[in-house]
Amino acid sequence: MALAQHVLERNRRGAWTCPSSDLYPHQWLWDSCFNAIGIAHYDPPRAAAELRALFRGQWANGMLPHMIFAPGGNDVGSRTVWQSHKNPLAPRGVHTSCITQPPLAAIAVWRVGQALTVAERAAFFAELFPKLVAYHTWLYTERDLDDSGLVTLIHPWECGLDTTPPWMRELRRMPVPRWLRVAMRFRLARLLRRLRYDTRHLPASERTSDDDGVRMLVLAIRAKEHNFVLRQMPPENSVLIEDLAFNSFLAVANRALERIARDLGRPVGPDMVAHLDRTDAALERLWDEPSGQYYSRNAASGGLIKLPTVATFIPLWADVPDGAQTTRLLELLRAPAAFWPPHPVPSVPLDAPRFREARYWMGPTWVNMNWVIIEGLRQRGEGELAAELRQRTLALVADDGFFEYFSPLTGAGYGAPDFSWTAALVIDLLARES
Ligand code: 9WN
Repeated sequence: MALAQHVLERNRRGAWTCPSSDLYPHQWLWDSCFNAIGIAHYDPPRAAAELRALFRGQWANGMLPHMIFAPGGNDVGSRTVWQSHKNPLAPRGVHTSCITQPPLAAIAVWRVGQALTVAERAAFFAELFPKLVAYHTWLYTERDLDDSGLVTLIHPWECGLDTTPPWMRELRRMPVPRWLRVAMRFRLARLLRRLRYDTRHLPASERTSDDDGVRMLVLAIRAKEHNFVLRQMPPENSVLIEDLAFNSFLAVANRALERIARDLGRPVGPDMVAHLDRTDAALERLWDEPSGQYYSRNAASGGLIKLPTVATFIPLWADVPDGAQTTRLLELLRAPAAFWPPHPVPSVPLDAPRFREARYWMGPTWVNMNWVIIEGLRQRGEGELAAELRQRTLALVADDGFFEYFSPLTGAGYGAPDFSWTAALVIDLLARES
Protein backbone atom coordinates (compact mmCIF):
# COMPACT_ATOMS: atom_id res chain seq x y z
CA MET A 1 0.00 0.00 0.00
CA ALA A 2 2.77 2.45 0.96
CA LEU A 3 4.73 1.55 -2.19
CA ALA A 4 1.68 2.09 -4.36
CA GLN A 5 1.05 5.48 -2.76
CA HIS A 6 4.66 6.34 -3.39
CA VAL A 7 4.22 5.67 -7.13
CA LEU A 8 1.16 7.92 -7.22
CA GLU A 9 2.98 10.65 -5.30
CA ARG A 10 5.90 10.52 -7.70
CA ASN A 11 3.62 10.76 -10.71
CA ARG A 12 1.61 13.60 -9.18
CA ARG A 13 1.59 16.87 -11.11
CA GLY A 14 -0.27 19.23 -8.80
CA ALA A 15 -3.98 18.40 -8.94
CA TRP A 16 -3.66 15.46 -11.32
CA THR A 17 -1.49 12.38 -11.80
CA CYS A 18 0.31 11.42 -15.01
CA PRO A 19 0.32 7.72 -15.95
CA SER A 20 4.13 7.49 -15.91
CA SER A 21 6.75 10.21 -15.44
CA ASP A 22 8.90 9.30 -18.46
CA LEU A 23 6.54 7.79 -20.97
CA TYR A 24 3.22 9.52 -20.34
CA PRO A 25 3.73 13.00 -18.82
CA HIS A 26 0.22 14.35 -19.58
CA GLN A 27 -3.24 13.76 -18.09
CA TRP A 28 -5.27 10.95 -19.69
CA LEU A 29 -9.03 10.53 -19.25
CA TRP A 30 -9.51 6.93 -18.15
CA ASP A 31 -6.17 6.82 -16.35
CA SER A 32 -7.29 9.65 -14.07
CA CYS A 33 -10.55 7.82 -13.36
CA PHE A 34 -8.67 4.70 -12.21
CA ASN A 35 -6.18 6.85 -10.31
CA ALA A 36 -8.94 8.69 -8.45
CA ILE A 37 -10.60 5.40 -7.45
CA GLY A 38 -7.34 4.31 -5.77
CA ILE A 39 -6.39 7.69 -4.30
CA ALA A 40 -9.87 7.99 -2.71
CA HIS A 41 -8.79 5.32 -0.19
CA TYR A 42 -6.15 7.54 1.39
CA ASP A 43 -6.80 11.12 0.27
CA PRO A 44 -10.42 11.69 -0.83
CA PRO A 45 -10.09 15.46 -1.47
CA ARG A 46 -7.13 14.80 -3.75
CA ALA A 47 -9.10 12.10 -5.60
CA ALA A 48 -11.88 14.67 -6.11
CA ALA A 49 -9.31 17.17 -7.39
CA GLU A 50 -7.95 14.57 -9.86
CA LEU A 51 -11.42 14.30 -11.41
CA ARG A 52 -12.12 18.03 -11.29
CA ALA A 53 -8.87 18.49 -13.23
CA LEU A 54 -10.26 16.33 -16.04
CA PHE A 55 -13.05 18.82 -16.62
CA ARG A 56 -10.49 21.57 -17.33
CA GLY A 57 -10.34 19.93 -20.71
CA GLN A 58 -14.09 19.65 -21.38
CA TRP A 59 -15.12 21.10 -24.73
CA ALA A 60 -18.06 23.50 -25.21
CA ASN A 61 -19.98 20.64 -26.87
CA GLY A 62 -19.54 18.44 -23.77
CA MET A 63 -16.73 16.21 -25.05
CA LEU A 64 -14.12 15.08 -22.54
CA PRO A 65 -10.82 14.74 -24.42
CA HIS A 66 -8.63 11.69 -24.00
CA MET A 67 -5.59 13.83 -23.20
CA ILE A 68 -4.91 17.18 -21.57
CA PHE A 69 -1.34 18.22 -22.29
CA ALA A 70 0.98 19.25 -19.50
CA PRO A 71 2.26 22.78 -19.94
CA GLY A 72 5.80 23.09 -21.21
CA GLY A 73 7.81 22.15 -24.22
CA ASN A 74 7.67 18.39 -23.90
CA ASP A 75 5.47 17.43 -26.83
CA VAL A 76 4.97 13.73 -26.18
CA GLY A 77 1.66 12.56 -27.62
CA SER A 78 1.88 15.12 -30.38
CA ARG A 79 0.00 18.21 -29.36
CA THR A 80 0.82 19.32 -32.90
CA VAL A 81 -1.33 16.56 -34.39
CA TRP A 82 -4.40 17.86 -32.60
CA GLN A 83 -3.94 21.66 -32.44
CA SER A 84 -7.03 21.96 -30.27
CA HIS A 85 -6.54 25.71 -29.93
CA LYS A 86 -7.67 26.05 -33.56
CA ASN A 87 -11.03 24.49 -32.75
CA PRO A 88 -13.55 27.01 -31.38
CA LEU A 89 -15.16 24.32 -29.21
CA ALA A 90 -11.95 23.47 -27.35
CA PRO A 91 -11.17 25.12 -24.00
CA ARG A 92 -8.80 28.07 -24.10
CA GLY A 93 -6.54 27.57 -21.09
CA VAL A 94 -5.19 24.10 -21.96
CA HIS A 95 -4.21 22.06 -25.03
CA THR A 96 -6.17 18.84 -25.45
CA SER A 97 -6.56 16.00 -27.89
CA CYS A 98 -9.72 16.11 -30.02
CA ILE A 99 -11.06 12.61 -29.36
CA THR A 100 -12.35 10.90 -26.22
CA GLN A 101 -11.54 7.74 -24.21
CA PRO A 102 -13.55 5.15 -22.22
CA PRO A 103 -16.31 7.04 -20.36
CA LEU A 104 -15.47 6.04 -16.80
CA ALA A 105 -15.86 9.56 -15.38
CA ALA A 106 -19.31 9.07 -13.84
CA ILE A 107 -18.18 5.78 -12.26
CA ALA A 108 -15.13 7.45 -10.71
CA VAL A 109 -17.15 10.49 -9.55
CA TRP A 110 -19.64 8.19 -7.83
CA ARG A 111 -16.91 6.13 -6.10
CA VAL A 112 -14.89 9.14 -4.98
CA GLY A 113 -18.11 10.70 -3.71
CA GLN A 114 -18.56 7.74 -1.33
CA ALA A 115 -15.23 8.57 0.33
CA LEU A 116 -16.05 12.27 0.90
CA THR A 117 -17.95 13.76 3.85
CA VAL A 118 -21.65 14.35 3.28
CA ALA A 119 -21.15 18.07 2.72
CA GLU A 120 -18.14 17.60 0.43
CA ARG A 121 -20.01 14.96 -1.55
CA ALA A 122 -23.04 17.19 -2.07
CA ALA A 123 -20.84 20.01 -3.40
CA PHE A 124 -18.74 17.64 -5.54
CA PHE A 125 -21.77 15.99 -7.13
CA ALA A 126 -23.55 19.32 -7.66
CA GLU A 127 -20.48 20.70 -9.43
CA LEU A 128 -19.74 17.73 -11.67
CA PHE A 129 -23.21 16.34 -12.40
CA PRO A 130 -24.12 18.92 -15.12
CA LYS A 131 -20.70 18.38 -16.71
CA LEU A 132 -21.17 14.61 -16.72
CA VAL A 133 -24.63 15.01 -18.24
CA ALA A 134 -23.10 17.24 -20.94
CA TYR A 135 -20.52 14.53 -21.69
CA HIS A 136 -23.05 11.69 -21.93
CA THR A 137 -25.32 13.93 -24.02
CA TRP A 138 -22.43 14.60 -26.41
CA LEU A 139 -21.75 10.87 -26.68
CA TYR A 140 -25.34 10.20 -27.64
CA THR A 141 -25.95 13.18 -29.94
CA GLU A 142 -22.60 13.23 -31.75
CA ARG A 143 -21.60 9.57 -31.69
CA ASP A 144 -24.87 7.61 -31.79
CA LEU A 145 -26.26 9.09 -34.96
CA ASP A 146 -28.84 6.35 -35.57
CA ASP A 147 -30.03 6.26 -31.93
CA SER A 148 -29.05 2.62 -31.68
CA GLY A 149 -27.75 3.00 -28.12
CA LEU A 150 -24.23 2.15 -29.29
CA VAL A 151 -21.63 4.89 -29.53
CA THR A 152 -19.27 4.89 -32.53
CA LEU A 153 -15.54 5.53 -32.08
CA ILE A 154 -13.43 7.19 -34.76
CA HIS A 155 -9.93 6.22 -33.65
CA PRO A 156 -8.32 3.28 -31.78
CA TRP A 157 -6.92 5.70 -29.17
CA GLU A 158 -10.53 6.30 -28.11
CA CYS A 159 -11.11 2.69 -27.07
CA GLY A 160 -8.25 2.65 -24.55
CA LEU A 161 -7.09 -0.80 -25.71
CA ASP A 162 -5.28 0.94 -28.53
CA THR A 163 -3.70 -1.92 -30.48
CA THR A 164 -6.36 -4.52 -29.76
CA PRO A 165 -6.67 -6.89 -32.78
CA PRO A 166 -10.20 -5.87 -33.90
CA TRP A 167 -9.10 -2.25 -34.31
CA MET A 168 -5.79 -3.19 -35.93
CA ARG A 169 -7.52 -5.45 -38.44
CA GLU A 170 -9.96 -2.72 -39.50
CA LEU A 171 -7.16 -0.15 -39.51
CA ARG A 172 -5.08 -2.33 -41.86
CA ARG A 173 -8.07 -2.55 -44.21
CA MET A 174 -8.39 1.23 -44.39
CA PRO A 175 -7.37 2.51 -47.85
CA VAL A 176 -4.11 4.39 -47.48
CA PRO A 177 -2.37 6.84 -49.81
CA ARG A 178 0.00 5.38 -52.42
CA TRP A 179 3.10 6.83 -50.75
CA LEU A 180 2.20 4.96 -47.60
CA ARG A 181 1.71 1.65 -49.41
CA VAL A 182 5.13 2.04 -50.99
CA ALA A 183 6.66 3.06 -47.66
CA MET A 184 5.20 -0.01 -46.00
CA ARG A 185 6.35 -2.36 -48.72
CA PHE A 186 9.91 -1.18 -48.15
CA ARG A 187 9.41 -1.05 -44.37
CA LEU A 188 10.24 2.64 -44.36
CA ALA A 189 8.05 3.32 -41.32
CA ARG A 190 10.96 1.80 -39.40
CA LEU A 191 12.93 4.94 -40.19
CA LEU A 192 10.42 7.00 -38.25
CA ARG A 193 11.32 5.12 -35.11
CA ARG A 194 13.84 7.75 -34.18
CA LEU A 195 10.98 10.24 -34.00
CA ARG A 196 8.95 8.01 -31.71
CA TYR A 197 9.06 8.82 -28.06
CA ASP A 198 7.94 5.47 -26.60
CA THR A 199 10.64 3.39 -28.29
CA ARG A 200 13.31 5.66 -26.85
CA HIS A 201 12.27 4.34 -23.45
CA LEU A 202 11.10 0.80 -24.19
CA PRO A 203 11.94 -2.06 -26.59
CA ALA A 204 10.03 -1.74 -29.87
CA SER A 205 8.86 -5.36 -29.46
CA GLU A 206 6.65 -4.28 -26.54
CA ARG A 207 4.99 -1.40 -28.37
CA THR A 208 2.75 -0.61 -31.35
CA SER A 209 4.39 -1.77 -34.60
CA ASP A 210 5.84 0.98 -36.81
CA ASP A 211 3.31 0.36 -39.59
CA ASP A 212 0.32 0.40 -37.23
CA GLY A 213 1.71 3.57 -35.64
CA VAL A 214 1.87 5.33 -39.01
CA ARG A 215 -1.64 4.16 -39.89
CA MET A 216 -2.94 5.54 -36.57
CA LEU A 217 -1.32 8.86 -37.33
CA VAL A 218 -2.80 8.95 -40.85
CA LEU A 219 -6.21 8.21 -39.35
CA ALA A 220 -5.88 11.05 -36.81
CA ILE A 221 -4.87 13.48 -39.57
CA ARG A 222 -7.81 12.37 -41.72
CA ALA A 223 -10.22 12.79 -38.82
CA LYS A 224 -8.83 16.27 -38.31
CA GLU A 225 -9.72 17.17 -41.90
CA HIS A 226 -13.32 16.55 -40.82
CA ASN A 227 -12.96 18.40 -37.51
CA PHE A 228 -13.18 15.05 -35.69
CA VAL A 229 -16.94 15.17 -36.29
CA LEU A 230 -18.40 11.72 -36.97
CA ARG A 231 -21.24 12.92 -39.18
CA GLN A 232 -18.71 14.62 -41.49
CA MET A 233 -16.42 11.60 -41.82
CA PRO A 234 -16.67 9.49 -45.01
CA PRO A 235 -16.98 5.84 -43.90
CA GLU A 236 -14.88 4.58 -46.83
CA ASN A 237 -11.85 6.56 -45.66
CA SER A 238 -12.34 6.15 -41.91
CA VAL A 239 -12.34 3.40 -39.31
CA LEU A 240 -15.66 3.57 -37.48
CA ILE A 241 -16.34 1.01 -34.78
CA GLU A 242 -19.09 0.42 -32.23
CA ASP A 243 -16.55 -0.61 -29.67
CA LEU A 244 -17.43 -3.33 -27.17
CA ALA A 245 -15.25 -2.08 -24.29
CA PHE A 246 -16.33 1.54 -24.66
CA ASN A 247 -20.04 0.77 -24.87
CA SER A 248 -19.90 -1.66 -21.95
CA PHE A 249 -18.22 1.02 -19.83
CA LEU A 250 -20.84 3.49 -21.00
CA ALA A 251 -23.60 1.19 -19.75
CA VAL A 252 -21.96 1.02 -16.31
CA ALA A 253 -21.30 4.78 -16.27
CA ASN A 254 -24.93 5.52 -17.18
CA ARG A 255 -26.06 3.73 -14.03
CA ALA A 256 -23.52 5.69 -11.97
CA LEU A 257 -24.89 8.89 -13.49
CA GLU A 258 -28.39 7.87 -12.42
CA ARG A 259 -27.18 7.18 -8.88
CA ILE A 260 -25.52 10.62 -8.68
CA ALA A 261 -28.76 12.18 -9.96
CA ARG A 262 -30.80 10.35 -7.32
CA ASP A 263 -28.38 11.42 -4.61
CA LEU A 264 -28.80 15.04 -5.70
CA GLY A 265 -32.56 14.71 -6.10
CA ARG A 266 -32.26 15.82 -9.75
CA PRO A 267 -33.60 13.30 -12.28
CA VAL A 268 -31.59 12.82 -15.48
CA GLY A 269 -34.53 13.53 -17.79
CA PRO A 270 -36.59 11.26 -20.08
CA ASP A 271 -34.36 11.64 -23.16
CA MET A 272 -31.31 10.48 -21.26
CA VAL A 273 -33.25 7.62 -19.64
CA ALA A 274 -34.25 6.45 -23.13
CA HIS A 275 -30.58 6.53 -24.22
CA LEU A 276 -29.46 4.59 -21.16
CA ASP A 277 -32.05 1.87 -21.65
CA ARG A 278 -31.19 1.56 -25.32
CA THR A 279 -27.49 1.06 -24.53
CA ASP A 280 -28.24 -1.78 -22.10
CA ALA A 281 -30.39 -3.50 -24.70
CA ALA A 282 -27.99 -2.77 -27.58
CA LEU A 283 -25.06 -4.55 -25.94
CA GLU A 284 -26.89 -7.77 -26.72
CA ARG A 285 -26.43 -7.08 -30.42
CA LEU A 286 -22.69 -7.46 -29.88
CA TRP A 287 -23.16 -11.05 -28.66
CA ASP A 288 -22.30 -13.88 -31.04
CA GLU A 289 -24.15 -17.02 -30.11
CA PRO A 290 -22.04 -19.57 -32.06
CA SER A 291 -18.76 -18.56 -30.41
CA GLY A 292 -20.29 -17.49 -27.10
CA GLN A 293 -18.49 -14.13 -27.00
CA TYR A 294 -19.13 -10.41 -27.31
CA TYR A 295 -17.36 -8.49 -30.09
CA SER A 296 -17.02 -4.95 -31.39
CA ARG A 297 -18.92 -4.10 -34.56
CA ASN A 298 -17.88 -2.30 -37.71
CA ALA A 299 -20.24 0.69 -37.69
CA ALA A 300 -20.22 1.04 -41.48
CA SER A 301 -20.89 -2.59 -42.47
CA GLY A 302 -22.74 -3.65 -39.30
CA GLY A 303 -20.63 -6.83 -39.13
CA LEU A 304 -19.21 -8.13 -35.86
CA ILE A 305 -15.40 -8.17 -35.81
CA LYS A 306 -14.99 -11.71 -34.57
CA LEU A 307 -11.55 -11.58 -33.04
CA PRO A 308 -11.52 -12.63 -29.38
CA THR A 309 -10.18 -10.20 -26.76
CA VAL A 310 -10.44 -9.55 -23.04
CA ALA A 311 -13.20 -7.02 -23.78
CA THR A 312 -15.68 -9.91 -24.05
CA PHE A 313 -15.78 -10.00 -20.23
CA ILE A 314 -16.54 -6.30 -19.65
CA PRO A 315 -20.33 -6.73 -20.13
CA LEU A 316 -20.27 -8.85 -16.93
CA TRP A 317 -19.99 -5.48 -15.17
CA ALA A 318 -22.90 -3.97 -17.12
CA ASP A 319 -26.59 -4.73 -16.80
CA VAL A 320 -26.69 -7.57 -19.34
CA PRO A 321 -28.97 -10.37 -18.23
CA ASP A 322 -27.63 -13.23 -16.14
CA GLY A 323 -28.12 -16.64 -17.67
CA ALA A 324 -26.66 -18.80 -20.39
CA GLN A 325 -24.40 -16.02 -21.67
CA THR A 326 -22.82 -15.47 -18.28
CA THR A 327 -22.26 -19.20 -17.86
CA ARG A 328 -20.50 -19.35 -21.21
CA LEU A 329 -18.36 -16.31 -20.43
CA LEU A 330 -17.30 -17.82 -17.10
CA GLU A 331 -16.32 -21.08 -18.83
CA LEU A 332 -14.36 -19.10 -21.40
CA LEU A 333 -12.59 -17.12 -18.68
CA ARG A 334 -11.38 -20.28 -16.95
CA ALA A 335 -10.06 -22.03 -20.06
CA PRO A 336 -6.31 -22.54 -19.39
CA ALA A 337 -5.40 -22.66 -23.07
CA ALA A 338 -7.06 -19.31 -23.75
CA PHE A 339 -7.84 -16.76 -21.02
CA TRP A 340 -6.55 -18.51 -17.86
CA PRO A 341 -2.77 -19.06 -18.19
CA PRO A 342 -0.56 -18.79 -15.06
CA HIS A 343 -1.04 -15.00 -14.96
CA PRO A 344 -4.54 -14.20 -16.18
CA VAL A 345 -6.29 -12.42 -17.85
CA PRO A 346 -4.42 -11.90 -21.16
CA SER A 347 -5.70 -9.08 -23.37
CA VAL A 348 -5.83 -11.58 -26.26
CA PRO A 349 -6.34 -15.31 -25.59
CA LEU A 350 -3.27 -17.53 -25.89
CA ASP A 351 -4.82 -19.70 -28.58
CA ALA A 352 -5.53 -16.77 -30.92
CA PRO A 353 -3.15 -16.46 -33.89
CA ARG A 354 -2.67 -12.77 -33.05
CA PHE A 355 -1.54 -13.40 -29.46
CA ARG A 356 1.78 -11.67 -28.64
CA GLU A 357 3.10 -12.25 -25.13
CA ALA A 358 4.84 -8.88 -24.66
CA ARG A 359 3.20 -6.51 -27.13
CA TYR A 360 0.93 -3.92 -25.57
CA TRP A 361 -2.79 -4.73 -26.01
CA MET A 362 -2.08 -7.81 -28.16
CA GLY A 363 -1.63 -10.35 -25.35
CA PRO A 364 -0.23 -8.99 -22.08
CA THR A 365 -2.23 -8.96 -18.85
CA TRP A 366 -3.31 -5.47 -17.70
CA VAL A 367 -4.24 -4.69 -14.10
CA ASN A 368 -7.10 -2.37 -15.11
CA MET A 369 -8.77 -5.10 -17.17
CA ASN A 370 -8.42 -7.56 -14.28
CA TRP A 371 -9.92 -5.00 -11.92
CA VAL A 372 -12.91 -4.53 -14.24
CA ILE A 373 -13.42 -8.29 -14.54
CA ILE A 374 -13.21 -8.63 -10.73
CA GLU A 375 -15.91 -5.94 -10.43
CA GLY A 376 -18.05 -7.86 -12.91
CA LEU A 377 -17.53 -11.20 -11.16
CA ARG A 378 -18.44 -9.71 -7.78
CA GLN A 379 -21.57 -8.20 -9.26
CA ARG A 380 -22.55 -11.60 -10.67
CA GLY A 381 -22.10 -13.27 -7.29
CA GLU A 382 -18.94 -15.09 -8.45
CA GLY A 383 -17.07 -14.20 -5.25
CA GLU A 384 -14.72 -17.17 -5.32
CA LEU A 385 -13.46 -16.56 -8.83
CA ALA A 386 -13.22 -12.82 -8.12
CA ALA A 387 -11.12 -13.56 -5.03
CA GLU A 388 -8.80 -15.83 -7.00
CA LEU A 389 -8.28 -13.28 -9.75
CA ARG A 390 -7.72 -10.57 -7.13
CA GLN A 391 -5.07 -12.70 -5.42
CA ARG A 392 -3.31 -13.50 -8.71
CA THR A 393 -3.36 -9.86 -9.77
CA LEU A 394 -1.84 -8.71 -6.48
CA ALA A 395 0.80 -11.47 -6.68
CA LEU A 396 1.76 -10.36 -10.19
CA VAL A 397 2.48 -6.83 -8.99
CA ALA A 398 4.11 -7.98 -5.72
CA ASP A 399 6.55 -10.17 -7.67
CA ASP A 400 7.54 -7.75 -10.39
CA GLY A 401 6.47 -4.19 -9.58
CA PHE A 402 3.90 -1.65 -10.74
CA PHE A 403 4.37 -2.25 -14.46
CA GLU A 404 2.06 -1.09 -17.20
CA TYR A 405 1.42 -4.68 -18.38
CA PHE A 406 2.70 -8.21 -17.74
CA SER A 407 3.45 -11.46 -19.53
CA PRO A 408 0.49 -13.79 -18.95
CA LEU A 409 2.93 -16.71 -19.24
CA THR A 410 5.84 -15.72 -16.97
CA GLY A 411 4.50 -12.71 -15.06
CA ALA A 412 7.40 -10.54 -16.27
CA GLY A 413 6.54 -6.83 -16.22
CA TYR A 414 6.58 -4.85 -19.49
CA GLY A 415 5.97 -1.30 -20.65
CA ALA A 416 6.31 1.63 -18.27
CA PRO A 417 7.51 0.86 -14.71
CA ASP A 418 5.78 2.68 -11.82
CA PHE A 419 2.60 3.02 -13.79
CA SER A 420 -0.12 4.97 -11.99
CA TRP A 421 -3.28 2.94 -12.59
CA THR A 422 -1.51 -0.28 -11.63
CA ALA A 423 -0.65 1.35 -8.28
CA ALA A 424 -4.08 2.91 -7.81
CA LEU A 425 -6.02 -0.26 -8.55
CA VAL A 426 -3.74 -2.32 -6.28
CA ILE A 427 -4.74 0.07 -3.48
CA ASP A 428 -8.40 -0.51 -4.31
CA LEU A 429 -7.96 -4.30 -4.47
CA LEU A 430 -6.09 -4.32 -1.14
CA ALA A 431 -8.72 -2.15 0.53
CA ARG A 432 -11.61 -4.39 -0.43
CA GLU A 433 -10.34 -7.57 1.09
CA SER A 434 -11.85 -10.36 -1.00
C1 9WN B 1 -2.40 6.97 -26.47
C2 9WN B 1 -1.88 6.44 -20.97
C3 9WN B 1 -2.45 5.77 -22.21
C4 9WN B 1 -3.62 4.85 -21.88
C5 9WN B 1 -4.03 3.98 -23.05
C6 9WN B 1 -2.79 3.26 -23.57
C7 9WN B 1 -1.73 4.27 -23.96
C8 9WN B 1 -1.50 6.22 -25.48
C9 9WN B 1 -0.20 5.85 -26.16
O1 9WN B 1 -1.37 5.05 -22.84
O2 9WN B 1 -2.23 5.07 -25.00
O3 9WN B 1 -3.54 7.41 -25.84
O4 9WN B 1 0.67 6.72 -26.20
O5 9WN B 1 -0.09 4.75 -26.68
O6 9WN B 1 -3.11 2.42 -24.63
O7 9WN B 1 -5.02 3.07 -22.66
O8 9WN B 1 -4.71 5.61 -21.47
O9 9WN B 1 -1.59 5.49 -19.98
